[in-house]
Amino acid sequence: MKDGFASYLAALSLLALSLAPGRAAAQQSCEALTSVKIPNVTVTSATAIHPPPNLVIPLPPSPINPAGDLTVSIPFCRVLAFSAPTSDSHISFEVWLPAAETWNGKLEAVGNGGFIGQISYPALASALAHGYAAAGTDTGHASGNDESWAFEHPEKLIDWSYRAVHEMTVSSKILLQAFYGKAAKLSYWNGCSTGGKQGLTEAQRYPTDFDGIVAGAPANYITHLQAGSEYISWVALKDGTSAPRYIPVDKLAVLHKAALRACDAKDGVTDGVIEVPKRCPFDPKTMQCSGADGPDCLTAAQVETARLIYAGAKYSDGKQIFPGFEPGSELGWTGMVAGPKPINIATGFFKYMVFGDPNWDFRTFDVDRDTRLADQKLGSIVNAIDPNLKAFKEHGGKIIMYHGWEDSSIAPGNSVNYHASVVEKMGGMEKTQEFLRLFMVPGMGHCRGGPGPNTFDAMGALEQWREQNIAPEKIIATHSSNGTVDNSRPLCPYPQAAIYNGNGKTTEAANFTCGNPSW
Ligand SMILES: [Ca+2]
Repeated sequence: MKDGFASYLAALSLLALSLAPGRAAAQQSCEALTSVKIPNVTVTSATAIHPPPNLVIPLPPSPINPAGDLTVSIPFCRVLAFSAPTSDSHISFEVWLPAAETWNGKLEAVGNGGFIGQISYPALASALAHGYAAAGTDTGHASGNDESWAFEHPEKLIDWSYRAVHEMTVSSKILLQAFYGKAAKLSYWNGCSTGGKQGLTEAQRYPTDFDGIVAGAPANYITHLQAGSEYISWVALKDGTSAPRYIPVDKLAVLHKAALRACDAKDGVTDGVIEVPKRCPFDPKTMQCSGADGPDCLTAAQVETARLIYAGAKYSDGKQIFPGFEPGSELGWTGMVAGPKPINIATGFFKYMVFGDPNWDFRTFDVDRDTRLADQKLGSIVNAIDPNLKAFKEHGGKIIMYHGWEDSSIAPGNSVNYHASVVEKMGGMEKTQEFLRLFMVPGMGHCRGGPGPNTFDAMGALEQWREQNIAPEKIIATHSSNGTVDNSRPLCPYPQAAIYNGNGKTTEAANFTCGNPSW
């Protein structure tokens, strides 16, 4: 009898075990998600939100979300959680799960900006509004755009560099599965700047996390990006705004006009935008005053500064460290070359991350020596420059990269360079374009804005590619003024560019073809 009862119990527990996966696959209520077990993860809250019809979520204003509060208009389950893979880790993340009947069956994870330790709430809300289960992380620290959090916290630096996004992604998939009773059909990444770097990091380090990645203006070569920024923003202007080398704002406008004069019409359309600045042989020397300094010309010292900014940082042997800014971007230089101090984000990188010394003096910066030091100490952690994307490609993953030609925060040549390295590693342009395409955006600044058509649906193009196998031969971008579209143009897979057909309005995309320009 006893034996019989024992075997009955054993049978029962076996039955329970065999039922367990079935039970896990059943839908769970939002509130029940707090008890989902994930290694290293604590789910702090899970709240069903029923907007009546618009719910304002109070949020502190931040560099990512200057307006603060956020309005959400569809019902969802808001999950707050954190992961602690090391004793010094505290990776906060949120997963926003739309009600099952409105869910499009997919996950969209969103990226961050700079070194900012805050969830990108507007991006989360946008993904949610489009029907995605959405996920975002603070990358493992809570801070504004400075790097002091990394001082004596090497694990937090790793969290920011690659661990936080991976932890968030793995955990989000588990929570999502518990809530809907099934896995997401597909998982996408969407980010720009640091978000672009995070996307490339995922493709390189965790190639099965995502099925598709939108990587805009990626800050993927962090050591060289920051070294280049420190160099450009200080070495050129270390003597301050009263120094001969300083280019005042009105002279930037003079320079900008001259660059346009030299290159705008060359692409066949005089529209205030240089279609492919790399094809523009503009030398600021042409603007040098022939005699005394005047309002319409640059002094010899100012010409030297301009040349340096176009050229970008180099080692003493002439090898490029980071590309320079492109002709056409001059009006945006005010952020980078304001003088007399280098920009905070680059100084903070060297101070807290490279030297680990809050008293590090930027006046000691030596671009040759300190770039090498940054590479040696941090390159393998913070950079995402591995061109080997074989595993991601084999997983069926697709990547759309984009970068504005008028970006004056991260030089667009960096994306051109990474793209070229992938082309070389992955067996040529054709094989690369089977899964990765780079769309350079004429007249766009850092991630958005600018005089050129700069609004476009990269996610839509990516999904069409991944889900219907329709590779993006072009992506239509629009420009609006006062809410009205006044210009449209195809963005083309690099190295192609939009070529005017010669007939019809130059503000209509239909009159352009992607091709290899002769100009
Ligand atoms: Ca033009």
